Amino acid sequence: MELNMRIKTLDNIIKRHAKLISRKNKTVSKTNGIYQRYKNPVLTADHTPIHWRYDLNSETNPFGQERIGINAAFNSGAIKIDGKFLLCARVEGNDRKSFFAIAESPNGIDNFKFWDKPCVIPQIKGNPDTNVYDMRLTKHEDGWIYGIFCTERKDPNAPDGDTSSAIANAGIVRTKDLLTWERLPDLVSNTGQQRNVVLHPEFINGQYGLYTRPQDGFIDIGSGGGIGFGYVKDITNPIVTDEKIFTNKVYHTVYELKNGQGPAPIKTSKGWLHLAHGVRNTAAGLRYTLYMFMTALDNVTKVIHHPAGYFMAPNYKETLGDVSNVLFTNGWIENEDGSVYIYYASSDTRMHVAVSSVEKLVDYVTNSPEDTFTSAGSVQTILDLIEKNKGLY
Ligand code: M1P
Repeated sequence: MELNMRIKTLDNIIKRHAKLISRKNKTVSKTNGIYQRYKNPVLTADHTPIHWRYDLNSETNPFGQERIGINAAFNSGAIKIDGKFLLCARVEGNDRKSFFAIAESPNGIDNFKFWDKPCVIPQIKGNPDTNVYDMRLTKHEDGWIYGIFCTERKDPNAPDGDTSSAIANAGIVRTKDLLTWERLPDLVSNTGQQRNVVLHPEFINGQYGLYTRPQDGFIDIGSGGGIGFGYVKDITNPIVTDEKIFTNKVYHTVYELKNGQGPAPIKTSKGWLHLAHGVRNTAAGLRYTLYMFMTALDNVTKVIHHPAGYFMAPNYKETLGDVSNVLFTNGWIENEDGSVYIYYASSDTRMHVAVSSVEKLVDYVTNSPEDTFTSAGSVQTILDLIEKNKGLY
């Protein structure tokens, strides 16, 4: 290829990327009054910087080939620092390995740009992570920003020839700036494997509080499951004690098979607002949706409101991706004006935003009917609303 052509190929790639990351987002016309979805995903694999993927030297990359492929950018922790909306994305390469990278936006709905380099997470000596994902960022009242993520390693007890059995646990890092990360020991719990572990933002009786999700196997929850809560005295020696399931999986609900805490809860005057994911089985495989509940201010494990069903499910476009029919969230941001930016991933492929407010979410959680767990009960709930609406339509 002639030099001019080579330069043009890379030049076009750079221009296309610049156009994508500066594209304006806009709201979709449909809303349920609870939250407002936006049209474009806020992060995709194509948002990752060109210099992570291309050798930009046209002498050594004459065809302008992508040297390192990125497969997806999804399941992001979220935090606002100094007026900037920051996502700690799970970026997955074509090599199947996930890693963390920070993307920054001035307004939270578009113009997300990845920082220059991915996050470098220190390794535990003698026990490196094989794969890491789904970091929840919590600004704790002790002054640190904690990141709790899933660390996955091959099961050392897997029989010869079993190349897929794995062990999931909670890895813990802390930082002040999302640039330098201090690795703390992995969580020690005696309830099996752990995924979807989230740090509560406040001390409870002088201890750290952790939302947990114990599971018997790597994929299968087994006989356990549910969202648990436990306590850690010393976060630098994180042994979880008094772990108790406070919101369980329940037959014939959207969280029948498994569930997991999303981001750390938001404190409101009425209680702690929680966003979680629930999983049910279907003939087409697992379906992941998001649901909400509220716990008491004086007891973070006492569920005081729990609307029936899902809060958000994948729309048609969102149902498609690497792991289809999945909505997953591990990040939201409460703004100074009371708006809440909900960052959610669709089908393990891309990130989206939906905007609501504390006021709207509290209204949703406290005034939506609770589950009656039967069809007849659902009909009665509708009849009650029809009765209430008499004379109004
Ligand atoms: O593939 C869907 C999700 O599966 C896992 O979540 P859970 O442990 O609740 O089943 C995680 O691997 C998550 O990253 C993924 O999005």
